[in-house]
Amino acid sequence: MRIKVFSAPRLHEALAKVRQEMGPDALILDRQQSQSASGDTLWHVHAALDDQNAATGPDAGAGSATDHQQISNAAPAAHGPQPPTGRHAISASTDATLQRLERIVEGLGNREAGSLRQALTNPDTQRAFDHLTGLGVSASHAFDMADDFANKKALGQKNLAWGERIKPGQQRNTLLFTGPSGCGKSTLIAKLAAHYSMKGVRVALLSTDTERIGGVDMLKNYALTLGVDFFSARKASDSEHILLQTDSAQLLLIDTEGWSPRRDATLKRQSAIWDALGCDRRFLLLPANMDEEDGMQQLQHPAMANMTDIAFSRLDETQKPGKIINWSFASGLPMSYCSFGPEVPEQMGWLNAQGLTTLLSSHHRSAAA
Ligand SMILES: Nc1nc2c(ncn2[C@@H]2O[C@H](COP(=O)(O)OP(=O)(O)OP(=O)(O)O)[C@@H](O)[C@H]2O)c(=O)[nH]1
Ligand SMILES: [Mg+2]
Repeated sequence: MRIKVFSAPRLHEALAKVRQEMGPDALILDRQQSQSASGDTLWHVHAALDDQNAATGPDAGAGSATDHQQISNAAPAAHGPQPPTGRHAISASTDATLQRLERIVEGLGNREAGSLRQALTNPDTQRAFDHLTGLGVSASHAFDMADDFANKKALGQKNLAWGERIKPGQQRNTLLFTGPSGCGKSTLIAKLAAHYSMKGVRVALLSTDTERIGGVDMLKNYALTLGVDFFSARKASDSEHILLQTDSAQLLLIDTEGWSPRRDATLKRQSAIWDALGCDRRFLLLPANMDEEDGMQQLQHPAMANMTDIAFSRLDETQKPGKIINWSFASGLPMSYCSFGPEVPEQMGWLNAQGLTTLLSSHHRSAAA
């Protein structure tokens, strides 16, 4: 048996080191905290690996599809020479390897959550950890936030990114909203248009959702109801004319056609128009009732490089609102708008650390189970 001590400033980082070097079969024997001369906390995790398990190898717990692919391709060699016996045999062996890896990843996740929970010695902090993970916050983020949550402090004040609120001034602010089909883009834009036009801000609406039958209709109707100007753009060359016509608007809100990582032709088609419009901010809107993994895939798309903010809709329709924390960390984008109902202009807000804490406090674990 091999025993080693892994140290890092945070417990989950030390556990990640164990996972990386020893793989998922490592046994966590002990964990201790110490303080450096400068007063910083350091976690030391004592881990052991049975030599028989060492063949499982490092990185076996890595969760990305790419890693699965690499490992599954390498797997036959690791089990000794296996003469190819046809396409079916290869695919059956790949499936078996993938299933094995899925079980390992799942088991590792549970084990890590258990280890992190045990490392919280205070019962109030453990309860906070249970509450947060019950609402979908990942174990490592819940571990980092449990203390603040137990002490009723605002969550993520320092380690999450927070967007700067929109302040329409004399110059035009151009905000674009993109995201999966049906996530609530047009509804959020209608809410914003109603909210700001009621405050006396000069608002104009523009849609690039021009290829679908009825794509522009919803927003056009809202524009009519609210008495604000509406435009549509089919191609990049339309932008010059539209920008001239909306010159006096203080807020230009741009609606777009939905896309997904597997169906991103609509995104590619619209990108040139968006670039020509020179948007100040691009908001990715993710519906909170979406599967977390699907949301993560959306965040891995190269288009994310052009986004400036992340926003969330349908917070009223999920038992796991904590996943928005995981998405925010994964994207690195600042949190901004949230929408928690279909009504226009209500049921919308700007997320800040206090708002996020209230959102997660008001959900009860029994409801989230
Ligand atoms: N419960 C709930 N419903 C919402 C919310 N936001 C939007 N909706 C509803 O979701 C449906 C789709 O909303 P849209 O605003 O049309 O979504 P979209 O992203 O513009 O959809 P596409 O243009 O088809 O891609 C509508 O019925 C909205 O009323 C929300 O925050 N909560
Ligand atoms: Mg729409």
